[in-house]
Amino acid sequence: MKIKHYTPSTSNLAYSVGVTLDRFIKMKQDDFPYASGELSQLLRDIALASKIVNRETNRAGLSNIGGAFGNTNVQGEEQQKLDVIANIRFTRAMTKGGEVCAVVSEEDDEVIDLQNKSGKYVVAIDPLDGSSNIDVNISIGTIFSIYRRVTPIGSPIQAEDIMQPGNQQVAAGYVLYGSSTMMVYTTGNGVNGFTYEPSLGEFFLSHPDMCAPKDGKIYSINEGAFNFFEPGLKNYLEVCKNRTYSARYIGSLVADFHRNLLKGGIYIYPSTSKAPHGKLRLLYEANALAFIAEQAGGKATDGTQRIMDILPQSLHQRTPLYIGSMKMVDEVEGILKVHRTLV
Ligand code: P6P
Repeated sequence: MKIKHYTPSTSNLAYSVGVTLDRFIKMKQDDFPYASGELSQLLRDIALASKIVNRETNRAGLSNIGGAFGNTNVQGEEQQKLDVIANIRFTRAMTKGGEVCAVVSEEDDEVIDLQNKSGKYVVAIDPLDGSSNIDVNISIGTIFSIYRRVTPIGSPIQAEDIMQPGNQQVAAGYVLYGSSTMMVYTTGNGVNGFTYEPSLGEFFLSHPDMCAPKDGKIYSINEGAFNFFEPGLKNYLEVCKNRTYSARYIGSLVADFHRNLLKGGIYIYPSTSKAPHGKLRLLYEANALAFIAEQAGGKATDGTQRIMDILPQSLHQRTPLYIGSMKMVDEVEGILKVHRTLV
């Protein structure tokens, strides 16, 4: 029997569709510490839930799932219906996947024990960040951090499983529901981006080895709060304007972060006299994006210290966030330091 070796066709009649997220995760599985497939499965569970959330955000205007839910979350923020739906979708996917023992969610006051006795992982998640933008059709996102539990598998969840610093993350990522839907994640070996093809129901590798430009000319901050900024920050913004940098602020963290990651830039949500700890949450917003920023060659601090070295004191604790191109974060930190010593 003659056997012919397969040679990939070079015909343009059937172009390659590329690497799916599933295949990429499998290919990279050996990069994971404790490579045993559970983290791969967990990433697939998150990707599945994001496909469902993507479908629901895209239909929000056509169904009754837009608008406010009628409750406020632990942050005192008005919950949107899609906040609640996204929280259900991700929590359900991680429960059924079996790899996660506990979830910290922006939408739940307390830690959720998923009752997965063999679950090795803890996930901190903002199921739908920027959801107030849904009704005006502006990009929104999901942000997630993944940790290994530190107490024995199968034993009751303990605080030390949950209150881990960001430098203990084994993976982190975000989903951007924008003009296209993308999933960007890291497992500590660089950052890769996947674009969703709805007609096939698959994420395809579209942005391999994402690297943050070392410098940039875009700054993202809500200057409406300018009067409550500290002098050093006001000085930095003056420097940006004198250099005619571009001010770009969408009001959706994942969208601003993603653009700055690709083009170079800095996103700032600072401490102010009205909100000394800023607005963004350490466990399920800052830590995840900080891991990605650093893995892409960028930087993330609270204006003074590395975000991922902050030891959490409370579940929903807030932190100021300076994140993006390394030289821009370094420069604003230097200016803040000078002004703080002058006080
Ligand atoms: P402000 C959305 O509520 C969010 O958490 C981020 O996505 C966004 O960057 C920020 O808050 C917007 O907050 O105070 O500027 O409206």
